[in-house]
Amino acid sequence: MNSVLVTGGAGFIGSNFVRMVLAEHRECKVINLDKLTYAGNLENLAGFMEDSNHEFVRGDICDGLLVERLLEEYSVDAIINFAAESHVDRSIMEPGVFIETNVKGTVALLKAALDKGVGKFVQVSTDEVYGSLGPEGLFTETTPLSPNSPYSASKASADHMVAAFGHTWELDYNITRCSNNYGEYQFPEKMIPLMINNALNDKPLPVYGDGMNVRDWLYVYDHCTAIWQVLTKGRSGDIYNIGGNNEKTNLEVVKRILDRLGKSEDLITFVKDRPGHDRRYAIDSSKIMSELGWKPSVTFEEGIGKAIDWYLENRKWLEHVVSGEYEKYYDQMY
Ligand code: NAD
Ligand code: TDX
Repeated sequence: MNSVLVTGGAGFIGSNFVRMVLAEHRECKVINLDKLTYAGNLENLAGFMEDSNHEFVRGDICDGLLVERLLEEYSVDAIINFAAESHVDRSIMEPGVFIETNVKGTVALLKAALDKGVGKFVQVSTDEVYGSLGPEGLFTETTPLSPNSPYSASKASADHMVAAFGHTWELDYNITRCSNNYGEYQFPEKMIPLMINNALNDKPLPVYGDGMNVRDWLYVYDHCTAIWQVLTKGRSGDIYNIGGNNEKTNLEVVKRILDRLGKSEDLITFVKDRPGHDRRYAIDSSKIMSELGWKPSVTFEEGIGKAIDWYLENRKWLEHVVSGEYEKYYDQMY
């Protein structure tokens, strides 16, 4: 792999992936295409903007001509598509942009990849496309898609388009479906950094519904290593589930954050539930573990400790991202 186009590489997972590749895979040049929406932040790439292996381009994945130019100019071997509108609550407020970026943007990338003969297309998808589980069972790669939110419906549509390009034109692709990520540089609209930020500021921690919804948490670096394995070793046309086998109720996670920060559980406030709130996600990642030899590097207990410490050490980053647009969003939401 000599040259990859990473889309959404200024966001949470994309920037962690870019930093991992630049640090650990020096043979590979990274072209990073990001629109810099509210979720994109060049501070996530601090220290890597001047790296000669890194070319940052501000632009939209929906812009097919721009994508084609980049593929040609940098002789791109593979596209890894992280770019997306990624927040469920925002998709409930404003679904249209989720169709634009997540569906139409993915199709624009697929067309460009086909036209320019790109060797591999990795679509970074989510376990939310499978819908919601009851108290038992796990999502496998053959679980039927049954998305419930506008966000997950847009991601499922994109997954179908990727598979259709593979089936119709033999595009070499993989789809990864990962569970909830947490870690460094996550925007505080998502539950874990939102709760950390509120706790640090002694603000109420808004837990939706009864707090008993279950998510299967994975440390972001471990998601990135899984994607690298799929990129370099994945079988053409295969789907890989990725998860850390760390099911927790939201209330457990929130209490752990408060405990680590030495704050009182009195900050917990139960608020109105998210409409259509999926009850439980849990991933069976035995396929990627057995076929590609991937495994997570940290337990949830280790990872959440590292993540909380990072937010404590990076108060400036946090202060910057919670000013401006975020304040308006927060007031509208809570
Ligand atoms: P994020 O919201 O933090 O980052 C998204 C990035 O995409 C931002 O940098 C943004 O500027 C960019 N972007 C948005 N629209 C764009 C466009 N039209 N053109 C170019 N760039 C655009 O998201 P994230 O949490 O890092 O998620 C990354 C990917 O991983 C998404 O595809 C998401 O569906 C998937 N995923 C996320 C999780 C999770 O827990 N966060 C879990 C599984 C899968
Ligand atoms: O303020 C909150 N209070 C609360 O109780 C927020 C923001 C969330 N929650 C709950 C809702 C969920 O049950 O916490 C859980 C996690 O919420 P999010 O962080 O919004 O994540 P989720 O909706 O599970 O989706 C995430 O995981 C899969 C990512 O945002 C997606 O991009 C990814 O695909």
